[in-house]
Amino acid sequence: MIKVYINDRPYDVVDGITIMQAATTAGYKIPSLCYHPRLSTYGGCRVCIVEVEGIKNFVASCSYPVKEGMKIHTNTEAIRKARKEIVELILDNHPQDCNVCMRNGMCELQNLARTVGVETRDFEGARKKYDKDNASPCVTNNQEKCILCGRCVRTCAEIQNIHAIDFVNRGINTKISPAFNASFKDSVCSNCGQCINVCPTATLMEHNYIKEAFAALNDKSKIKIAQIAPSVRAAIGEYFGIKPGQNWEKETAAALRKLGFDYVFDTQFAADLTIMEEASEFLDRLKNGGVLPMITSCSSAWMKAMEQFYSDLIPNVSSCRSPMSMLSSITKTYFAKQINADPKNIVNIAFMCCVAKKYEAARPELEIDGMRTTDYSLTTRELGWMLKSAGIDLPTLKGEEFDSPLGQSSGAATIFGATGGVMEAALRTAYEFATGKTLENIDIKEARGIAGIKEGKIDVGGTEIRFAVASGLGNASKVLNEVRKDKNKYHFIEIMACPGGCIGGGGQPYAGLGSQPFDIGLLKLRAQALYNCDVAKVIRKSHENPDIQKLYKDFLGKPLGEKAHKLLHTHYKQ
Ligand code: HC1
Repeated sequence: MIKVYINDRPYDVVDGITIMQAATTAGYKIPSLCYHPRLSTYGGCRVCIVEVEGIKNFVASCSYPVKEGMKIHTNTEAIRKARKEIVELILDNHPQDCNVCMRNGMCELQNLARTVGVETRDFEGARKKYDKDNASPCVTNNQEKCILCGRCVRTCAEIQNIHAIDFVNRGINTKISPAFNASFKDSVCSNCGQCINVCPTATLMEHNYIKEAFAALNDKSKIKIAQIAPSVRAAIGEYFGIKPGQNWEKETAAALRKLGFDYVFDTQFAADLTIMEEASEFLDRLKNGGVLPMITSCSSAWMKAMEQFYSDLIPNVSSCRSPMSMLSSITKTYFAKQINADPKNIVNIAFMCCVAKKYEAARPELEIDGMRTTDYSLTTRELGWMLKSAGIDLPTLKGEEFDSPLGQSSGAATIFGATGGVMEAALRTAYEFATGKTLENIDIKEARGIAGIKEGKIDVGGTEIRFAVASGLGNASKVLNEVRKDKNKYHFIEIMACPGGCIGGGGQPYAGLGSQPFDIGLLKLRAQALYNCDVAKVIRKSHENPDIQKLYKDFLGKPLGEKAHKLLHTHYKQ
């Protein structure tokens, strides 16, 4: 430890940390824009400047290390004036459209302007002009709002190892773009949306389908069906200012009915269905010498990354469609028949914590007889916006149940939303399918927790199954490179593109102005909401869901059967 003085008060701090870190431990929050605790230090915005006695110029506290006896001042008149001027300069080149901006009230730049005391915006000169990139079904890019903090670039490279975007051009023409000035649509972007989560302004946003969703809801000739992803229920309350860690599934079902949906189903029902197919596929590969390790396929951004960068592993990837796509297939076939409806009159709207599900929904190979199955996929944020816009105050609603017969789910399905949850759910069922015995301890602890890479093993009828779980595409690449070196290292791998799994999805509510995206504490709270729900359920294994059993009995036949293959499986392209 060393002694430093911050604003004339002595503090013992760890040697080698930055001034910003030292100030944080001493209870001072220094404003910043480009800094992010889980990314490399960039030091570009200069908002975090402080004065250090003996050093002539202000120093960037995010990158400057403390030294024994250092005397730091974070709040002098000179610092306050300089910080305010830095933010004013950033604002001079920023559109004056706060009141019509989708991030109004949730924008870090807007909040910072107030924090540093900007009172007027006097600049009348020219601002940068760019065409917006709206071509991708997932990520839109409005460079007029970009402040060049580079958090998106570092996230894409350092967390996701995708490197889809970078700074291009020089000087005042600098902007953030995929290579060769391409649209996001034509780039290697995986559509994970993590760049959106870290963007402090409305530069990078999900391509929103709110207008289309409202139009569908107002179309009297259509049967409107909603489904919600596991993690949506663990985070939607945050959009309404409620602290993280609570499960809002029943209130969300009620809210969706108030929005005008005719049926509210649960993606978790199809998570159980996925497990029926995926566990069967795994055991089939294991027994009959199929390609191992088998790798899960429900994370849409992982699927796009896999086709681009790991296509040699296509034979390893499960052919199962994601739960979202399985449920959409089933509503337009099995359920359409039950209600005697023409599937063409059904509009399926999926509310997902994921941005990449928009891309998945549009994939032609998921059509059934030329018919798109998921009509629109919207994020948790879009759902929050729709509800507020319709005057529906979700936290105050009386909870309601999902509709039958596609609304009941097991605890195994609930934990899909947290990293390791799909693996745990699949192993609960695979064990019992393979052995015919009851799995006594169904909490598979090695699969749990927020760590980016987890490993474990479980005995399944005398065979030791070695599994791995990775969340975040950067962590996934580490595991997959191991697989390329040694195909026998694992039998089964779960990959989720977003850090922490879907609870950390690119479409989840912004982490809040005081906290940071990929905040481990936030992810843990969201995960806990799902694990609590698992424990509270009477049925905790997918194959014990009675409505799933009925679906196979009345309609699908058996797992991996002909009908299941047509409706629940897919193929991948290089
Ligand atoms: Fe999944 Fe997810 S991908 S966990 O398989 O991130 O169920 O489809 O909805 O939560 O978005 C499931 C699917 C799902 C979450 C998302």
